[in-house]
Amino acid sequence: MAQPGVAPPESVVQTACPLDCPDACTLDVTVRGGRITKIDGSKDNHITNGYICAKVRPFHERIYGDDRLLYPAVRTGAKGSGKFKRVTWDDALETIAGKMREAREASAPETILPLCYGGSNGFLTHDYADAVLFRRLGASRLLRTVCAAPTGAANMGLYGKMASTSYEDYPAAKMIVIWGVNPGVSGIHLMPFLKEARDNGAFIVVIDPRSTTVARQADLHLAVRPGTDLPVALSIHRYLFEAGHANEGFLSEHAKGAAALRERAKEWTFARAADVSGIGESQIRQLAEHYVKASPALVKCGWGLERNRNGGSAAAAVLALPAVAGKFGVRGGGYSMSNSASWNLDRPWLSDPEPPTRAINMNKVGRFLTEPEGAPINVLFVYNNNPVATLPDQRRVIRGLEREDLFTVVFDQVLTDTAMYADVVLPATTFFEHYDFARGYGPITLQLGKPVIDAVGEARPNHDVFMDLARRLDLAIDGDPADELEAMLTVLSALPERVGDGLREDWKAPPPHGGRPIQFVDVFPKTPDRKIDLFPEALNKQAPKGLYGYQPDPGTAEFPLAMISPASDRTISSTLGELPRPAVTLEINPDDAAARGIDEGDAIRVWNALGDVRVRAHLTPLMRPGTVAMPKGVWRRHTANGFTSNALTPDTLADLGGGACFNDARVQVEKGENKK
Ligand SMILES: Nc1nc2c(c(=O)[nH]1)N[C@H]1C(S)=C(S)[C@@H](COP(=O)(O)OP(=O)(O)OC[C@H]3O[C@@H](n4cnc5c(=O)[nH]c(N)nc54)[C@H](O)[C@@H]3O)O[C@H]1N2
Ligand SMILES: Nc1nc2c(c(=O)[nH]1)N[C@H]1C(S)=C(S)[C@@H](COP(=O)(O)OP(=O)(O)OC[C@H]3O[C@@H](n4cnc5c(=O)[nH]c(N)nc54)[C@H](O)[C@@H]3O)O[C@H]1N2
Ligand code: SF4
Ligand SMILES: [Mo]
Repeated sequence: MAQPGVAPPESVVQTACPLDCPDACTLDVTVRGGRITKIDGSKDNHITNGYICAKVRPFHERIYGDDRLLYPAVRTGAKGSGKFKRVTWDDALETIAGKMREAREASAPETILPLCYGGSNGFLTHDYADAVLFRRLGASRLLRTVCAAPTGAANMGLYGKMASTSYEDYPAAKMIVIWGVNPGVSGIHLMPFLKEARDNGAFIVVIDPRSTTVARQADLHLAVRPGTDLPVALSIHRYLFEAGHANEGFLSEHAKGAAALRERAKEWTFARAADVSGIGESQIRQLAEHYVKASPALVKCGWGLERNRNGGSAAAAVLALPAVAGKFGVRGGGYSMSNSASWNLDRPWLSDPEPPTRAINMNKVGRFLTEPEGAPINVLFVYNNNPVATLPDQRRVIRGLEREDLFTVVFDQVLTDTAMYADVVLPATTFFEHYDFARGYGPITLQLGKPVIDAVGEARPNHDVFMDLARRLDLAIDGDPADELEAMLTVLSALPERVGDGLREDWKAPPPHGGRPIQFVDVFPKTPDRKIDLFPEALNKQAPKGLYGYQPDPGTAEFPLAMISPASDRTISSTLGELPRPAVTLEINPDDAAARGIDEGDAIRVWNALGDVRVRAHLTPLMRPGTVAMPKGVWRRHTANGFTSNALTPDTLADLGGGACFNDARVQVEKGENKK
């Protein structure tokens, strides 16, 4: 115990951020008397470079905040009422195990669905003990499609997820095309490298319906209509092929499928693509002409362009550009997207195979809960996920969670909008209270995060809870890591020796190719024949109109505005959404507002056939006319009627990978009272 009047000693401890963010920062955490008093970026990591985002800096407000879950609890009021009573871990886990036993004894383990996604990207917090439990149980499988499914399918199909150009090599580029990504918000440590590139004279192009920070700094900004990137990319391919700028030598040596791509691109003249995407023909031409000439030329493909019906083909067409134009083989050239597969680690520590049970697309969870196909879901186990805030068609998700016959477990750090509907709530540790492995998906980094404080309240790490349940259900076997520490050590020894040693010695692993691979010099496609497949048959079969087949927006007079819901600087998806924030607004172009008699700050109603959201209007010329934006990840408490952007997003699927169509929301807006 500290003596009265004597300040407890202070220490600065290092750990790593495993949140769903490309940057994977190294953190310097100040701890005094067992409590975190300050969180900052470390200088030891050249990407973090001594600063972090404004979201994680106040993370201790989550750890010690009013919304933190401190002990297990069971529901005492109606679903959604938020009334719970404290119980012991033993009682809570016995209740859950009892429900799972019932399902197993009725030979219906598929009535159990684990619902998990982006709360943490760490190796220990998902796809380890949780997978052990649910795979051995034979529960329904979850297709994790809310994010990166279309871009991932495209990257896998064309390149087998080849490692891509890392942040450090952007400054070598003479041209950078930033396509559907907003690094000023969603991966802030890329920004200094982009600035360096610009200072070196690189020509920067941004393709985004909004004038984001990067768009305002760019040499050329193509403010496309959401969902129309495919025609734009195909028109560039058409130009490359027809004007003799395709690198035929490279294509014949390293690629197949070029003829099919050329055929699909044929109809997309610059004029047609410009007409469909609502931008100037000369803008696309300028982009294409620059791209032909520039070397090294880099295409950075983000996730904003994938969240619509054409998202998969759009990503594939964008990723095909460096192949057709011959932009590989130089530092700072090629393409850059998720680097999560660049370590070539396939979770060797997880030996249980996936059972052949039914797979449920997570974009359809609301629909599945309300209109089941086959056996209904009776036990829903939510962790690393906040479906009420982050899944499409919020009202349907809520109706599903309100089902009286559904037993819902929510295992989280705070009382989320979803936890309000739980039958049993379990408190989880944060990454400041447990071990984890943080792998960057922008830069190629891998670090070991360690607990810097004791668990708060009775919170427990994911591994311990899932192993505990496995034991209760007689599913644990010899060799399963008993607790989180053993799991961490098991992962360390299952990793390639160089990687494991690096993590043991200084918490950081030495990345392959020094973290700066040059595509087609150091790394090659991981497709079976090591060639680029510009027209993978599997993708062609999946897409409703075939690969690169454009699905037009039918449009309606009733809901004429395209609503997008991009990442904001306040939350990581919905994480940290419990903290106070400025009023949520709908960003709208002044012309669209004027046409509706709406002024800055007016209370408005935004609606479509799925529901309505009541917020205030923010008029900004940075929005493209005809497009409006409401941030992703907002909590229900932050809007006037308790519904958020996802109350307006459809649960339809993208052309590839079963991906989400958040940005296919079409809405109308009117002035209106902001009342519940
Ligand atoms: N601060 C913060 N950082 C985050 C996150 C967060 O929530 N907050 N989330 C993390 C996660 S989970 C992810 S997946 C990444 C996402 O990172 P990003 O790829 O940046 O994804 P978004 O913010 O969805 O969209 C990026 C941009 O695409 C634009 N856009 C929308 N529709 C289209 C379209 O049809 N075409 C084109 N060309 N552009 C379009 C949007 O206006 C937006 O500026 O960020 C990660 N980083
Ligand atoms: N409208 C709209 N919605 C979107 C998107 C969009 O563009 N528009 N983007 C989508 C994208 S890109 C993504 S990635 C998804 C993400 O959506 P989600 O998967 O819901 O991700 P988060 O909201 O970040 O985190 C979910 C919860 O995990 C909890 N958590 C964190 N760490 C742990 C842990 O160690 N253990 C346990 N048990 N819980 C933990 C957090 O407290 C948080 O409440 O949202 C999607 N939703
Ligand atoms: S969320 Fe991203 S920018 Fe913020 S601390 Fe974590 S890794 Fe760094
Ligand atoms: Mo995401």
